[in-house]
Formats: sequence, C-alpha cells, structure tokens
Amino acid sequence: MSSLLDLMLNDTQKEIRDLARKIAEEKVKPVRAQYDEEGKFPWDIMKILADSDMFGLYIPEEYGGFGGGCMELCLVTEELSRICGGIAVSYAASALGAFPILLLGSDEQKKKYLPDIASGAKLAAFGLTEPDAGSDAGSIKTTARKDGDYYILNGTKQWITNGGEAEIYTVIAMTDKTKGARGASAFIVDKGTAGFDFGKKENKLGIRSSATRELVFQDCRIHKSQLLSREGFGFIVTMQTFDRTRPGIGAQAVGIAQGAFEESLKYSHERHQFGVPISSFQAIQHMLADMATAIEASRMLVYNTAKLVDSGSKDISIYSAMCKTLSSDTAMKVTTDAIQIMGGYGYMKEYPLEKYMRDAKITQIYEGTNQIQRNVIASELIKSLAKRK
Ligand code: COS
Repeated sequence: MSSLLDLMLNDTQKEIRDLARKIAEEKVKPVRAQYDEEGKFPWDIMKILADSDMFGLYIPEEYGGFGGGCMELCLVTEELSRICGGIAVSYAASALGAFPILLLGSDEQKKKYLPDIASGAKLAAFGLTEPDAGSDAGSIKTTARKDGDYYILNGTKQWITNGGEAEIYTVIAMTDKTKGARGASAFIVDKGTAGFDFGKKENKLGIRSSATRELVFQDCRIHKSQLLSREGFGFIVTMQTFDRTRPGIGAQAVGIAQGAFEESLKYSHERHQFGVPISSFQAIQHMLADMATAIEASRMLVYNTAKLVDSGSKDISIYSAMCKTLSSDTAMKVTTDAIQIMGGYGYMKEYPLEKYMRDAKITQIYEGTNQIQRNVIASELIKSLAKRK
C-alpha cells in the first residue's frame, strides 16, 4: 500500500526503509510470537540490525554514524514496529540513551561513546524514571554527591528500557536538591561500574521482548569526566531529548497501527459471512476507512515533525507532543478495531492481533503520558499567545 510519505523521502531514505522492512518481514516476523511469549531480549535481531548499520543512522559521520537524523530513525522504528513493537523499542531505546550525549556531550565523550552505539557494538539506555517520579520528572530522588574529582550516585531508577542489556547509561540525578529541576544533572555510567547494579526485571502486558528493569546505585563512584555538560543541565537535556525522541514513539505507534490494519484488511476480504466477504459490508468498510485515514494523518504528523527536528528548529516541543499523542491514540483505537473486525480470531493468541493491541498501549504511556503531552501542547499554545502581544 502506498503512503503520502513516499513524497517526502529521498532515494537513500527509501532504501533504508526497504531494508528495515525486509529485516522485519524475514527475520523478525518468524520469531516475534516466541519472543513475546518468553519475554526474551532479542539479541539475535539486534545483531542483524547492527550488521545492517541501522544503529548509527542518526549519529554524525565523525562519530561513526551515517549522518542522518530523526527521519531515518523513525523510518526504521516504524518498519520494525509494523511487525513487532517490542523488538522495535529495544532498537529505538538505544537512541534515547544516546541523545543526551549527542546534545550535551563534549567531543571527548562523543568520541568515547558514540562509535560503539553507532556500530551497535553497545546498546545505550536512558535512566530518568523512579518509583515516585514519573510524569513529575523534576521530583527525582537519585542523588549525585560531589566528592573531589568524583560523584557518588545513590538511588533507584525504575522501568528502564534496555536495562541490564545496555552497556551505556545516561542517568539523571540531583546534584543540588535545593534548586528543584535546575538541580538535576546528567551522567554517563558504564555497565560494570562498582555500585551500579540491576534490580527487578518487569513482566509486562506488551512489548514483552524488550527489557524493562531497575537500575540500582549504591555509593556508585564515577569520575567527574562522566558528567554531561555542567551541573544543573539534567532536566533541560531530558526535555530536549524527549522533544527529539517522541517522534520515534509516534513512528512506533504508526507501525503498530499499520501492522494491525493490514492484518484486518486482508482478513476482511478472506472472511465470508452471510455468503459474502465481510469487506462488502459498509459497517466494516467504514471502520477500515477510518483506520487508514487516522494512520496516514498520524504518519504525516510524525514525519513532518521528524523533518522539523532535523532542520535544527527549536520550536519542536509542540509538534513532538502532538505527533506522539495522535499516533499513540490512533494505535490504540486501530488495534482495538482490528480485533473487532477479526472477531473471535482476533482475540486468540494464534493470530498477531492481540499482541498488536498489547504493544500499542505503552505508546500512550511512555516518554510522557498523553495527558502530559496535552499539557505541553496547551502550554506552548498559551506561550505563543503571550509572544504575539
Ligand atoms: N526544552 C527545553 N527546556 C525545557 C523544555 C523543553 N522542551 N521543557 C521545559 N523546559 C525547561 C523550562 O523552561 C524550565 O526552565 P527554567 O527553570 O529556566 O524556567 C524547566 O525546564 C522546568 O520546566 P517546567 O517548569 O515546565 O517543569 P515541570 O516540572 O512543570 O514539568 C513536564 C514539565 C510535566 C512537561 C515534564 O516534567 C515532563 O515532560 N514530564 C514527563 C516526563 C516523562 O516523559 N517521563 C517518562 C519517561 S519514559 S523515558
């Protein structure tokens, strides 16, 4: 099926999308149900993606990457998600861990960490959320106390995607609790550092092949050279990172919705009731029409936002929030309707539809709930009014 997206892509981007689709169809599809069932991390697929140079698409060439951006990352994330949302997020979460380094890292830090992330030799992860700090990201309790040339980290991060599997962690911790959000700082912590351990591995509703785990810091001593930029930049870099990675969640949601839609479209043509294919009933046709329209609208908002991000524009928060919200709400609605079209078959584990619905749900929650996204959108709208005065 064609998409208006084709009008936006150059030949290289089309090649990247086609390669990601081929990997998803040939390598991911045969194993997705097993990974989902077992909740096993998809290392063999990560290796295939690494061998195909997929991890460095958004990383500058000088640090071992391809020199693309958010567009390329979204293309691969959508195609993987069309087949398996869990495997897609294991891939995309490495970019979430890498973005703070790209945004704030010194040349030395970039040279040390980005080439391994770009080649896929090491996965990255981002450690922000805590048991008592989810939507209220400014209220984190993990501390980083200065001790000479070192910082000492204490605290627990919760629900960290790629936790335990990644080698490189960007971690947000308070260096000055009295300053609120302005007292948070960002650090790079290597797996294996003394005092840094992994806690509970979560058993989840969806995206089950991805790893979601606690990061536990107990008197974890890291050299001051691991601080990203300066003290106090942790919250800002978190927000700037999300502005650039939320389109990726949008792409994940579009891919999940597209995968579920294609299954239900095909089924509606094959399934006969009352002597005719159910696709001949207007009730089904209108559902299919609404699903396809919502997916295409979401896709256009995602990729236009990705293009804006790649242009270097600073006014991206509102569009990143919009595209994440629209796409994830679309994914939830489309996957639910796709099951409805397939009826009892859609509900059974023998078919991939129920997995699409389980995988879709998280896209309304992570990287900021859709309620938080609406707050961001509204606050940007109100700010724009003030600017006009
Ligand atoms: N880019 C740059 N700076 C930003 C920013 C952005 N997108 N958003 C906020 N800031 C700045 C503000 O300008 C403010 O700076 P000053 O201290 O100079 O005024 C500072 O950050 C604090 O901003 P704000 O007062 O808006 O922070 P709040 O504590 O009210 O929180 C929300 C804002 C709720 C939007 C934020 O906490 C958030 O995004 N929460 C969701 C977190 C999340 O996504 N968690 C899921 C993690 S899954 S990986």
